[in-house]
Amino acid sequence: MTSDFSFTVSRTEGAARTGTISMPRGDIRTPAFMPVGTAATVKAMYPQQVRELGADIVLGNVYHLMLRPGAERVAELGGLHRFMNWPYPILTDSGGFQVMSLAKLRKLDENGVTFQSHIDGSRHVLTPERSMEIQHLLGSNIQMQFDECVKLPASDAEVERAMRLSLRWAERSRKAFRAEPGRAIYGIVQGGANEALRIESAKALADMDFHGLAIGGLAVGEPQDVMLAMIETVVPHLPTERPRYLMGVGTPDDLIECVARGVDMFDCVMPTRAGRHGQAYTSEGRLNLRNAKYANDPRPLDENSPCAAGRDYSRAYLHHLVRSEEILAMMLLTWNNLAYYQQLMQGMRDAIAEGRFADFRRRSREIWRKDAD
Ligand code: PRF
Repeated sequence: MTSDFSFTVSRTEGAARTGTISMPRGDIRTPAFMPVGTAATVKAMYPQQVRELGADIVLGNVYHLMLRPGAERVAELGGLHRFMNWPYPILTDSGGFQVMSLAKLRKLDENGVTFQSHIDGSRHVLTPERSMEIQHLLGSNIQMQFDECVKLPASDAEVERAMRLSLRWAERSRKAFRAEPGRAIYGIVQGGANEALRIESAKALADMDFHGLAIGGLAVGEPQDVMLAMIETVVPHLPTERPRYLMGVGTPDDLIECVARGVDMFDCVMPTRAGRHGQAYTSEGRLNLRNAKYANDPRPLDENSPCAAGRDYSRAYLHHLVRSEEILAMMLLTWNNLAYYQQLMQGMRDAIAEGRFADFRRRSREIWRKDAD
């Protein structure tokens, strides 16, 4: 493994932990939330704003970038960091998950997936080797193995087939990964809601030479208690000295409960996508600004907000912008929501560091257990 990737846990409380991943492009404070920058942009945000809110790393997607503008083009233009003006760490997802949810006419076999672009119908092939090559061309700092994620509920046979295929693809991904300065690769645990399959997957991946391990195949249709039970099953089989990344999760309550179970990294479209649909995360819970009850409400969105979007604009104004489909509605709500998420992560990091995470968790749950709107 390259030696310029390191992970230090500075404090634990129960299974929760806080620490730092160090990479040449910067440190990642954990537990970390990675804003999603699918198409080389965290939608409706300037990179500088994303940074100022406290993001140490953002996520990019092989699937979208290979289709448009193309990985070779990004490489010719100097790589994804320069292309999108984000000089800090970038993690890229390997593509299989997005192919399965977005592409047309998909065909999966041992070699990989063949699919048609959702943009122009053109035909493409993704294999573990091509995914690693694309992530390399993009200049990704944390590459993800190529895997297959099945939606739940699914039969044990189907989950087992995909888990074993993902293990074989893990080996191929690891082999195709080019260990260079500033590059790391994570494996991805699969196994659906089946404890034995999850444990087998985690153990096999822990024995391969990955810099970190992700938990995939969750938040794909199962209830939260099943997801949390699977995390409790998997975490004891992951090496304590490597970061653990739960892919595509989640709500503020999910983040708190998963940190409590030992997860170090997250990504999710929730704060950004919700912001583009008129939803705001606030210290009072989630508010739907489209709701008529805000039409005359002069109060700021969230007077406790760490960001100006929450403090300096009234709910009535935001309601108006949302109803008028103004671009500024998306900009302000996305900004507010990412600020909320990053503040939540900082709150958890501080609480763990100061030995009061149990109390933080209890108080946060009171907000997120009740649905605000
Ligand atoms: N695999 C990959 N990316 C993902 C997932 C997965 O299982 C998920 C599941 N929540 C989100 N993103 N490669």
